[in-house]
Amino acid sequence: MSPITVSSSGIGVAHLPNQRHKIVTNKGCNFTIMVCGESGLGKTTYVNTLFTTTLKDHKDQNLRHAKQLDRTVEIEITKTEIEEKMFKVKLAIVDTPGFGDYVNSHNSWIPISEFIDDQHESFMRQEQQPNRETKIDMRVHVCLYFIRPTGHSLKALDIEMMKRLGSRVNLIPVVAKADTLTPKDLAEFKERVRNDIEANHIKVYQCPIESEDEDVTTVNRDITAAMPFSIIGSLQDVQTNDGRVVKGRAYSWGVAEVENEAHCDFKKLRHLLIRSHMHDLIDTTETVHYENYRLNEMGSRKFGESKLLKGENPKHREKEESLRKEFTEQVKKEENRFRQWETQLVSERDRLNKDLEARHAQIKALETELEALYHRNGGSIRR
Ligand SMILES: Nc1nc2c(ncn2[C@@H]2O[C@H](COP(=O)(O)OP(=O)(O)OP(=O)(O)O)[C@@H](O)[C@H]2O)c(=O)[nH]1
Ligand SMILES: [Mg+2]
Repeated sequence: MSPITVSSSGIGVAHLPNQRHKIVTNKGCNFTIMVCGESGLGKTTYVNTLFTTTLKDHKDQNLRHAKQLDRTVEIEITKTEIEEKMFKVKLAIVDTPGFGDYVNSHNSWIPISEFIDDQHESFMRQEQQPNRETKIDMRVHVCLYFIRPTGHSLKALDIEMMKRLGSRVNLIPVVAKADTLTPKDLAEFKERVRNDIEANHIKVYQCPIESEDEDVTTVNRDITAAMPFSIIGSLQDVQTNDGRVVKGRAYSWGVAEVENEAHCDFKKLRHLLIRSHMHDLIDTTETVHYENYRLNEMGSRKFGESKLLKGENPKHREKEESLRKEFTEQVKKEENRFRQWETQLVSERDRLNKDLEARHAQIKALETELEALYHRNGGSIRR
């Protein structure tokens, strides 16, 4: 197989090895990005910004951006198709409701990890069906985790969430609202986040770096060094001091530009997602995360058996199983007891029947005897 090369333009799948090429051209491929993190960090804004800056000429652009920036209250999926050089990618972005500092927020990861698991589950079920041609695949290939730009260490909630997510999906941490920190504070914060991730053994997505093409290796190294990616999200067109009109956020000191690499890593992250590493994200989802899910699930239940229902405790299923066994045994025991009793009854009936026959015979004999006596006495005995 020829090596995968990455260019600075075009969608990543255009550079797949030949064999893979064919599969992709015929069917197109699915690519699903998920965003999650605390409420109000700009996740929905980012989704909109990504669409606006990536799909400039898309026809339902306006429709898509009718989405309001009120608090997202449920998981929302926006789908579109991107096509470049004949390669079709069905892009889906999963926007999730942010969580807050309220008491039960430590359970915030549940709906998100359930969504990820449900997509694996649905795909696995389809693979077990006889007709496997038309599978619907919504497996999440990458999860962007938004971190509040506090300047301090990661919060306990972020650590817990990221730990749980990192074990089931390609996790990419991003620093939200990069325009609220000075470049120096931002660099320090990113370093702190990197250290926290390492110290807490959080599994984050590692881009493959080495390539046969030295330029590609340099780009990959540059991208990797930028993690956690800082983000500025905005749908506003604003004018810079030097007269350019850009997507950005205007301040009295100037404009924070979305697509300016000196201001944030929006461009690098977009390059990674829909150009250089799309193929690797799809591949690792298939070979690592989906495979982990499949093996895990297959180890704990029989082929074709349904998944535990949401919130169902595996202990309860065990208990139910043992109760069912106990019940079946009890029924068997009772059945045996009943059969024994039945046999006893039948033999008792036989015994009584025999007894009855014997008594009949006795009566018969007595009657004959009586008859004989009657005749002997000249018929004087009255019957
Ligand atoms: N300064 C700054 N503000 C931003 C940025 N991105 C979004 N905002 C603002 O932050 C507020 C919340 O943005 P949303 O995109 O709704 O945040 P969210 O993460 O989707 O929030 P939930 O849906 O509640 O989880 C809005 O007022 C945005 O204009 C950014 O990069 N910088
Ligand atoms: Mg939102």
